[in-house]
Amino acid sequence: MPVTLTAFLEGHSDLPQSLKTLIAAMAETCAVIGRTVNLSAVNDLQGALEQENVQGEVQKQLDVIANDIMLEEARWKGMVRGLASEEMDDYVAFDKGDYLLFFDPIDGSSNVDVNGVVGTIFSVLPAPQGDLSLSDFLRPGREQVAAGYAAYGPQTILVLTVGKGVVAFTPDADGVWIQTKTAMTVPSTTREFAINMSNHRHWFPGIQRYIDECVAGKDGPRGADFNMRWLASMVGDVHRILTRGGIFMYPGDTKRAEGKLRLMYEANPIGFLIEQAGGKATNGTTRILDLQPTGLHQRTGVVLGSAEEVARVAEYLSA
Ligand code: P6P
Repeated sequence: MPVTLTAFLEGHSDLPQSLKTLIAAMAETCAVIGRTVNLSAVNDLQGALEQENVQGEVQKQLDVIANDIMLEEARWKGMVRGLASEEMDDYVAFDKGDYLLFFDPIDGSSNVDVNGVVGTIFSVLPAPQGDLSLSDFLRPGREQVAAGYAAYGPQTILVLTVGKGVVAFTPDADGVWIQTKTAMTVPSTTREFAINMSNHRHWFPGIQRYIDECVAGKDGPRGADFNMRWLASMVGDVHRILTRGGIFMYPGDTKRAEGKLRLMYEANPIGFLIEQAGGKATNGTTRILDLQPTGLHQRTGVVLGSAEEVARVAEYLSA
């Protein structure tokens, strides 16, 4: 008998009911976003808008549509005290709720037009009692109580952690979320790396050394051939790593020392998942979940996946 998301949550009697309700609401919201993405060509919802978001990135129609879906207050029924999105300058406060919700409504949205995998990433922090201020949002990732993503690809899959490992669910023909993974794990070693190679000339020497050794293959210092993947979709690359291992890298470099990816709604939730699956997640040298945020949209370097490889990168960057 397949385990549904509802049954999975009910089986965690130790979790607060409001968190279980929030996770169920997130799953339903991701199902709506997934259907919207799947029908975007038919409904002429693809392509870019004549506007930029707070990141300075040209917004796609789906970025805004997915963000609007996430902003529907009724979805969070008093569970969420405040929320912050990649697509909005400031946070949105609601009257009451036990949690703060961070999200990237469509990660990798430029992939939609070319039918590549995209996803929704979310992170959950406890909310303060009483008045809400920006400092309540700027808490290190180790304080997360839940995190996950929905990947919209050949399958729609919800990957989730509540601090007890990493599980995954897929909607059946009736749209019921059925558990399809019970304990996703990242092997400590890998022969597969993911990085945008076109930035090679901008990387710091430690990154250049690590990648050059991988590319040198079995005749090089690693004594083994490596494979490379790069989907230009963090959710897609991370899902592969949670499924078969690997190392994902978007490091800070001489062009952009702070890196490209965002801490609060990309690196923190993905870092929580990776650690819960037995991997490591750093900014190159420091644990992502220990970084003290200074802004909702701050960026960070990201090196995550198979623990021994992430440790090797830190060693090379510190040499
Ligand atoms: P590049 C998508 O825009 C994203 O934020 C991540 O999902 C992805 O890993 C990265 O940027 C891709 O960046 O520079 O290769 O296009």
